[in-house]
Amino acid sequence: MELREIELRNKPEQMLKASPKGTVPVLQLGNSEVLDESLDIMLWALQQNDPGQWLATGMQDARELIEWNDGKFKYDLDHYKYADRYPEYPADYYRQQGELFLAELEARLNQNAFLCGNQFALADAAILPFIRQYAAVDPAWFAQAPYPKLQQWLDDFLVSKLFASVMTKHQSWRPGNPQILFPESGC
Ligand SMILES: N[C@@H](CCC(=O)N[C@@H](CS)C(=O)NCC(=O)O)C(=O)O
Repeated sequence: MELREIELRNKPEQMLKASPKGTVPVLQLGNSEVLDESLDIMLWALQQNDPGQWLATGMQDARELIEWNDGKFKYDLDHYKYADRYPEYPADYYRQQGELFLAELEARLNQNAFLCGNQFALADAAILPFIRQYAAVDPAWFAQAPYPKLQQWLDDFLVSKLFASVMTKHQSWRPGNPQILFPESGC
């Protein structure tokens, strides 16, 4: 696989040609098929190789939870993050709207170690980045909020090797730059 890190402020025309909607991530397959929704890319990758069995259990439940995350919760999160752009309500209001999802996740984590069962799986990977963003808007508020299981689930992820491995910084791609290929040599 060739990785092309891009700058959102300076999207390469090759990217826009492959996916005119201009969002990341974009996966271009060898047969020229293009996937430009992160969930589709996750599902495609896991169909190739799923060493942690992320697709093994509760897929319908996982899909419904991810749909809630990507729809209503993402909407509330964006309003909470950028509350100054949405002055109809104060930031607390948008934060409270998001808490409906947080309460659902907390209830699930009271039943099981992870969102859809007792092992880390697709729903955890798909939803964690958004809870990280939500927590980062006001870390002091999040730290004292009544979601102990959710806080622990997020903290465990933030110190994991998996998180460190996906947060590696790469140089931006330009036509002609050396390619970043995976698996990297030596792996
Ligand atoms: N539903 C899309 C959302 C992708 C998305 O909005 N990505 C943001 C970055 S996290 C982006 O590319 N925004 C375009 C921009 O900032 O120009 C997905 O999951 O792939």
